[in-house]
Amino acid sequence: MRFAIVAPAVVLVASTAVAQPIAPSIPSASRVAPRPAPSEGEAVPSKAQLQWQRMEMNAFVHFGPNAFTGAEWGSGREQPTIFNPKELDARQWVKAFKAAGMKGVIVTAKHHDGFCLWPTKESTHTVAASPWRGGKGDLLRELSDAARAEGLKFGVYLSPWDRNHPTYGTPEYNDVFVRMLEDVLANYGEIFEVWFDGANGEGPNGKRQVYDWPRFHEVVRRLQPNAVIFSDAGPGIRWIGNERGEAPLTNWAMLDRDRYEPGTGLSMDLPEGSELGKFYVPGECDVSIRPGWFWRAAENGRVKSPRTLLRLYESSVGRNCTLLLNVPPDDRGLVHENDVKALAGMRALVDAVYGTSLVPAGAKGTATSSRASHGPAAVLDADLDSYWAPSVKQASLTIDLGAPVTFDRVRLQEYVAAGQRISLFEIEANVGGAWQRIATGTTIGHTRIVATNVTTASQVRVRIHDARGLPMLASVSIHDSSRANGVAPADAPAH
Ligand code: FUL
Repeated sequence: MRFAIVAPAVVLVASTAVAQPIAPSIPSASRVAPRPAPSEGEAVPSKAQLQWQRMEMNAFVHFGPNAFTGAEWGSGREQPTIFNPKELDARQWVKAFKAAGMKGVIVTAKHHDGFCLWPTKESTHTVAASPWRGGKGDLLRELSDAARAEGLKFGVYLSPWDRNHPTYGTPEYNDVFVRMLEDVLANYGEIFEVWFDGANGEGPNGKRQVYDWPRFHEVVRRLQPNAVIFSDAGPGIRWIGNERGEAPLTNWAMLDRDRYEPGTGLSMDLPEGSELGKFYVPGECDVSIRPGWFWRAAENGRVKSPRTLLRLYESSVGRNCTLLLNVPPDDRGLVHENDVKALAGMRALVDAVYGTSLVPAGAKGTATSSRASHGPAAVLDADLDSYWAPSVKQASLTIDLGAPVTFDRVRLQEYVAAGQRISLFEIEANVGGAWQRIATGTTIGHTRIVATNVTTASQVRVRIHDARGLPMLASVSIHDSSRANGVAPADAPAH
């Protein structure tokens, strides 16, 4: 239930996700339109946003009465007695997420049906009215404890839209929602992300609610000052505009939030962000491992395969987003075996391709320009806080691999702590003594994975053609996607 986003038609010179013939030529420096220099107020990430970007992948958990009815959007009229996950084991969920390489978990504390997974006094439609754990259960407690025990961060999804609550559609409901938020944010330890669903439909009395967003945000800031707030246009994290796990090739972390009016769909720059945006609001790709957001038996055979999940990793994490992968537990209260296998398989593939760079240890970097203490060697260490920084916007960095290496992916990472800056780049390879262009692209951001044709080269060069300010590159690595072949468990579902 979100507004439609029409993708902007203008696409700059950019590489494509899969290996393709070389993109159109790069404009010469003189043809590059002048860009405003980043002002003193350049948008930079908060500490929490930066940490969040470095998490890369988190689990989303849609769970509630829908797991027992097969509905995607519960009506709010379900009997709470249907919620009875007899084998529920939050530790099993978290272990499966951890095995996939996820760093955090976000659960639907309350979805549109209004059912609360914790025993709040603000509603009668909660776990307390269910037979689960004899009405004494608290899923937020169990999951937050399990996450902490396994070293994952804990986050909550809350739908302001409530199809059950009798006050929905009246000013009183905003008070109810605030008290629910206070419950959730005050009692379960540190929360890393609060996910507000932007959907706004009718409640039981046929009315829509005018949400008091400033107040909702104030509660989060007061009770969880280190949490990042997701909603369609931020303030902390923005929606990438689709639920397919696919970010656009050009993806700025900045946004003109002041041009956005919630619910009106006026902002056209949610997917790509805005090069000159005044607010740092990085994108998040939410997508389900199954066709639906909630578990249903009929979809046990339609779990995305490790290969598909690897592609989603590339089209989300590899395009300056964090991947929020939904893995809905089943009616037993367990992550289904097929999902567990797919997650482990995904991790095996991501590790096989991206776990190590094919740039050999001891490889040397040279650059056309470098500021003091920010030489090209910084892109080859594992430290994202060390970076190569030329003293001009147009500069190139060459990595000498020593001997020919075969690869078809190049991963670039900007030092975004100082702001996202690069807007046009090119990658070249020295193949048998001749330099060839193998890719071009626009933005990089925290992470950009660029697909190239299969290339065997002894040197790789990154040329920066344009940037909003002086570029800062923290990492360059090369990878070979064929290393994924034969790695996924044979019994993973085929999809
Ligand atoms: C949407 C909801 O309507 C879906 O049910 C799901 O929760 C998705 C993540 O967000 O707005």
